[in-house]
Amino acid sequence: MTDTQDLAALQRLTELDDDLDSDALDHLEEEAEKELMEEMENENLACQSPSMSSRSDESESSDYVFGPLAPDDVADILHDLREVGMVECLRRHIMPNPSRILDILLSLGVMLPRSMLQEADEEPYMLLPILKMVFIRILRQRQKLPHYNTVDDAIQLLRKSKRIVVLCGAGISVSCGIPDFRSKDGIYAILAQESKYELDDPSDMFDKETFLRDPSMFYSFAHSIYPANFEPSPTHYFVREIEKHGKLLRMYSQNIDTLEQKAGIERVVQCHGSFASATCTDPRCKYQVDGQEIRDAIMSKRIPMCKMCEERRKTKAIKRQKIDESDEDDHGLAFGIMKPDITFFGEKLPDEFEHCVLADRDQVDLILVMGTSLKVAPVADLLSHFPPSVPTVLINRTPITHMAMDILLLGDSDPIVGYLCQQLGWPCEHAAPDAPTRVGDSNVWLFPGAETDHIATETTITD
Ligand code: CNA
Repeated sequence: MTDTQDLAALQRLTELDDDLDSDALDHLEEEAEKELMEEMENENLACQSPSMSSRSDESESSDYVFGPLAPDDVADILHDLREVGMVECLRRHIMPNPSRILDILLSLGVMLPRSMLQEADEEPYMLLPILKMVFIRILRQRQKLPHYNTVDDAIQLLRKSKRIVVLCGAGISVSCGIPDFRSKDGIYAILAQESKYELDDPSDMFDKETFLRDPSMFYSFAHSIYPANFEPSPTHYFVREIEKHGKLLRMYSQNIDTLEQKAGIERVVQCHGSFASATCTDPRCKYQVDGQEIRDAIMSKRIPMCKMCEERRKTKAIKRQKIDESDEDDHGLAFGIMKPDITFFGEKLPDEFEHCVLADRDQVDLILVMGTSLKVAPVADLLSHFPPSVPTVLINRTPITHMAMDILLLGDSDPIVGYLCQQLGWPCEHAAPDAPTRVGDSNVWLFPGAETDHIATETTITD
């Protein structure tokens, strides 16, 4: 490979934000399985029909023979995946020989449609997003660490840990008056109830394509989520307290409300951007302004236009009068729309996210997940990129069941951090509630506000 190819390959390996999601992988596997079933049926028919039986030895179903790699090689790759992380594992095993991607996939039992196998012969890197998704699935099967189970364990962890990663979501701002997405009274429920927007799915309100087709819909709604006069919650100040104690490695926030900054937290990555700035949607313009400049438009439900594009348009109009210029170049430039720099579905995350994940991977000694359903990738997969030996504590109103947490402190985050601070002797803006209730002998602890509907059947109960 040339140096440029090398660099491009490296970049593709390190991008955590690939286009393929778990559902798309399921879909590919279903397609491949269908093809295989059809082939097997044909084979059966062929065996029964003497005129066609000569074909059977050269059956194309040999494409599906699994296991081109020796079991030791596969074990070696999986060992590296878990111990050094996905990016380093890909660097070690794929960079020197990209055509190995297909071998690894087949050896892991992944079935792919025939058309894809043929294309991959010529361009092995096209299978990279699939391999990454498969690796993420493997990493998601994190095993609960058996020795962390109690609230006291959580307090000890907070006391002794020095490089804490906090991964938070909309739940930590709910007590500030900003609804989250997926709670019973969250934004998706509000959108579904109001049904005044023509949306197939409420999440389409935050879909880039939908926005570009009809920005007026987003702007008739955006005022209700604009972080105008909100104040940080005690949970935000708890994270600030962790930072003041010199223990905050990084806060990864999925929130767009900028309350982290208002609380004075410095080591924060705004994974999904924020309303703090806005950019013109015309890719040839990309004029960026301070978020304050579009505030009035948002609050009065108007579409904020791009000044630069309007300026250009005016200049062109004048020129046209003078020299009867062709209209061609106006296309797309004429109506530049300003869009807040929040990451919509279908948009790439800020580069800072990937850089920080790679930098933090080998340092983190405790992960606190707070106020998030962990349903939005790639942030939801953050835990998969950190070593499985790092203890993980969940503080959330509802349990997370698709990823093993070591200790689950369920309830509203403000009273929970109030309790933790009291035990740690740290200041807190929220009064400490009574001691929590333990669910049986499990690692699940209930604080005020806990939504316990699924607990008996779904949460991780220790042996
Ligand atoms: P989500 O999917 O709506 O999940 C929120 C989680 O918080 C749920 O599991 C709730 O059980 C939990 N929760 C609700 N209230 C509390 C509380 N008081 N204490 C503790 N837990 C609580 O939202 P996620 O953050 O997981 O999803 C990521 C989306 C949401 C990102 O793209 C954000 O941009 C987006 N979002 C952000 C904001 C904001 O900036 N404040 C508001 C709404 C949505």
